[in-house]
Amino acid sequence: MQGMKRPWDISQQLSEGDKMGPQKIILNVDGMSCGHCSGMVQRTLEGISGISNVSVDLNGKKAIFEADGQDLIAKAVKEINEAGYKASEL
Ligand SMILES: [Cu+2]
Repeated sequence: MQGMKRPWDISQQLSEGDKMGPQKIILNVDGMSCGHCSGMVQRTLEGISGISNVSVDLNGKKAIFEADGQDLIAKAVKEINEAGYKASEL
């Protein structure tokens, strides 16, 4: 048994989880008035690589998604604004 490599390494798993784990983001999105708007915001976010599991809450004026990096939050806000809506961080 001694000298045998463990099949998995806890510390490596933890550091990978820190680095690779997508972060759940919620943005306020103003200016959406119908399903077309929320669909537009949805497609805008889905078009950004590194962003996944997008859902847009039209009535709650929110966009919820997972982002692979902190810099994607600013990018998401910028692209939503360029699409004609008003995004802001909670
Ligand atoms: Cu609309």
